[in-house]
Amino acid sequence: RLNLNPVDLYDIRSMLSDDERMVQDTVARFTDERVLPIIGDCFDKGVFPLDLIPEIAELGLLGSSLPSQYGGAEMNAVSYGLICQELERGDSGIRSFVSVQSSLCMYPIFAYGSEEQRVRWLPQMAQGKVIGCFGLTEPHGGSDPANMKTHAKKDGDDWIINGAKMWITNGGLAHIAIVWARTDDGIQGFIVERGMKGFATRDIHRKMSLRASVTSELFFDNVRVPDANRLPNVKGLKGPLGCLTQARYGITWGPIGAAIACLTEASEYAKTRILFNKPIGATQAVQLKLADMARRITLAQLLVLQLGRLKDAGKMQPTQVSLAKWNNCRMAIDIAREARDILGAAGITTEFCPIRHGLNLESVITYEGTETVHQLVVGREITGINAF
Ligand code: TGC
Ligand code: FAD
Repeated sequence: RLNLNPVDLYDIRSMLSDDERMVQDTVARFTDERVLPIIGDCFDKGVFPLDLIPEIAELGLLGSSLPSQYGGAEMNAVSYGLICQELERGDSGIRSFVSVQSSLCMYPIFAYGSEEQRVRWLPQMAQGKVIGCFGLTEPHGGSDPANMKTHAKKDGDDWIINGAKMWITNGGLAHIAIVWARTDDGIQGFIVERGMKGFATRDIHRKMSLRASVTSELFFDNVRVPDANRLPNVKGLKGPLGCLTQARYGITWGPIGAAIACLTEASEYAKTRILFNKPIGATQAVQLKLADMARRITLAQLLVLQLGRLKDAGKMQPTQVSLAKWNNCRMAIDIAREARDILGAAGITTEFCPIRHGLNLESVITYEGTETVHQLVVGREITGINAF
């Protein structure tokens, strides 16, 4: 009988290519050496570790799937997933930073931008010298972006943007914002640059979740944006939704990392915490909890590997992403809560990771489409009836 890896019970690693394993190992080392030693402190203090940006860029994690001519590392979708998983084993905030830069900012410039926009922005973004944010959600409700109020009006060769965006990751750090606005010709995307007159950001404080990540409001007061900054190759809601499919795909992998961190810490604790003359890990109650965590992680791992293979084959459908985002966020948040319980009172401090991951996952289960939104997407696929 072989001893199995408790966080890879089905030896999913053997289904990865050599290149994919190398990506996983490299990012895992970065998380172990550079993220884990500082992240509890960053979370306590409510700061994003800016110092890590050059290293993240150096590892090729920004725009990792894009062609090398634009500074990308030309990695496949499974590798991007593994990057998200290993980063989120450290903290959802670090993974969020990479998701937003890669999938929500570099992707739309690559997929919907002009050649001039690609050449101007993408290489600098891959190097972490230009940071982006993605403004879709508005204060009156994020689940229904079709109802956005922010609008852009043509004025000669320019556009005048008015409105506000809320809950925007990286907003306060960003040099550019990909802003989605209503126009006479449908929803369009604009690259709004920091310093443009009338564009302001304000960071959101008192968060109990994603504390090691910057979340901001964006304000547009008659911001004049040249037509050269409009993304010319997409119109309508499918523009932002297409970016969300990319980012949500990464988010299906990320929470597996958080869940692995929680299971690892809870099982180590359970083996050494002696109560009633035996380790709590020797009780059936605790073993049932740990076994259930391993079961749910295994299912999630199999789900995302197949999703990644479908994406690499060009066959992935948004509904498949919705099902995996729903399943894996729910899996991870439940595991974080159980792991916190196994740690007893010690589990309420950030000395241990489960409460930090659990609090972070409250955002992850909400952003990029709430759990309910993804359930209704799957329900619509099955019934053919739109229940939103
Ligand atoms: P519907 O009006 O039917 O469709 C509009 C057009 O879009 C197309 N489409 C998609 N395209 C690509 N990917 C998808 N997932 C797509 N879903 C729809 C669709 O084919 C159609 O195209 P066309 O050519 O016919 O015009 O829209 P819907 O009914 O599908 O949408 C409803 C709903 C509720 C699913 C959608 O509005 C939605 O997903 N709402 C949630 C909004 C959301 O997720 N916001 C996230 C903001 S960004 C964020 O949270 C970043 S956090 C990042 C971090 O820190 O990591
Ligand atoms: P609402 O849409 O108001 O939803 C409230 C509740 O109603 C939810 O429980 C929802 O599931 C439920 N609900 C909605 N519609 C229905 C329905 N038809 N039937 C049943 N229930 C329904 N947005 C960006 O654009 N860019 C970012 O970078 C970004 N980063 C974020 C970072 C953080 C930390 C957080 C917390 C959010 C971020 N968001 C970002 C916003 C995020 O996408 C939204 O919070 C999310 O889409 C939900 O919108 P809402 O918060 O306005 O909730």
